[in-house]
Amino acid sequence: MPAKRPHHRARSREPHFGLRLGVFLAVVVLVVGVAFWLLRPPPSSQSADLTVTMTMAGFQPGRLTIPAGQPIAVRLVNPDSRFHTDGGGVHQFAIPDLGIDVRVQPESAMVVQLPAAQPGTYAFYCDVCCGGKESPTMQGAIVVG
Ligand SMILES: [Cu+2]
Repeated sequence: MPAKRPHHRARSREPHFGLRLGVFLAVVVLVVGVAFWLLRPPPSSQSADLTVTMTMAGFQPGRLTIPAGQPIAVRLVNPDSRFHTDGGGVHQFAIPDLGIDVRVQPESAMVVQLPAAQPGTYAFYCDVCCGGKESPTMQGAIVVG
């Protein structure tokens, strides 16, 4: 009758056991890391119907046309750096008649949901930089129709 071989003990005495464990742990860390990276919340990649870029030069485009009676998602992109002395690179997107008033931090983007609106022209502005909302550079309009 053959003697029972102590498998586990023999394995743990293998000279490369520590190396294998190290490789295994490295793979686990890599897989978990990739999983977290893939599952990270996308802060600026939300889908939007329109994109408005806001800089010290103004809003681009400064005039938007959207359909009446349906909500619209607008992606606001602020490529300005925080080293701007004028407002620290922050831009505002305010549409008083639609109850919208958000600020976009420097070198970032956000998606703002415009509510369904009646046909008409709705002014928007940034009051942070460039002399405030009276400055023609930081004004625009949304034409709902
Ligand atoms: Cu501004």
